[in-house]
Amino acid sequence: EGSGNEKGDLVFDGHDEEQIRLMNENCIVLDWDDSAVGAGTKKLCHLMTNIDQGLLHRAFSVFLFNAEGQLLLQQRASEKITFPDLWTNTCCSHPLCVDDELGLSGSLDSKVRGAQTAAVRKLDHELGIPMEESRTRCDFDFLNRIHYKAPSNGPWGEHEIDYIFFCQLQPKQSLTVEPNPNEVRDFKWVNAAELKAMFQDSSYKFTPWFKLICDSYLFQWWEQLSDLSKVKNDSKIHRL
Ligand code: DMA
Ligand code: MN
Repeated sequence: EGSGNEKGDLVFDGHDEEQIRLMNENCIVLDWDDSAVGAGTKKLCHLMTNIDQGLLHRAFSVFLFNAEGQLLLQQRASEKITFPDLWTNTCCSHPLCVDDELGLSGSLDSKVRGAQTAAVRKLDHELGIPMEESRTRCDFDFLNRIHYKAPSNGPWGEHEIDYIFFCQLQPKQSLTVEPNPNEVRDFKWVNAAELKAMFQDSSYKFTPWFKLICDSYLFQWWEQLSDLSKVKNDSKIHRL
């Protein structure tokens, strides 16, 4: 079994067994233009020694809003190897090197659909939102792609082209939310003013990508939640 070797690996010392196992997932390795150039394990893609040599992979970030326009935030579990215990947007992860997440044709549209398939999978895995519910009760809008790099704790970090999705629940719809404690420590629905107040409160710590997206885009997009037509489907890669 894959995790057998990995457990002896020093970079995994003291870490959670399930999270070590997930480090075997195959992320999509990219060139600067977001073309897939190969596969790389989640472990290899998140080591700063590789990132500093330019290793880049594909990711997605979901911002899920209820019909009242409140955003679902999560606090990452202490078990997470990268960015543990930090507050962040609803759900983030990586499309994997599998047919329905790769975006096989290479067009932006097929890559967006691949990232969305991964988002539905991870909303279920992290937050216990059944795939059938997110598929049928939410509208997924692709906003843009953000290229960023950020160190985490120890040898770890991120370097991604991140597909940003806004998901909004249709009126009178709700979702089952039953977080997986190995992934998510806490969660909270907030309006924009409440999120701004959390930023002023030093007891809340946030992930670097969430802060970047908030500083550059989130609040202006949030104001347009009822009609995202002016801002969605941006084909430019924004380098932050
Ligand atoms: C990685 O998220 C993706 C972004 C946009 C930072 P993550 O560390 O939560 O991934 P996973 O849930 O797969 O561990
Ligand atoms: Mn990543």
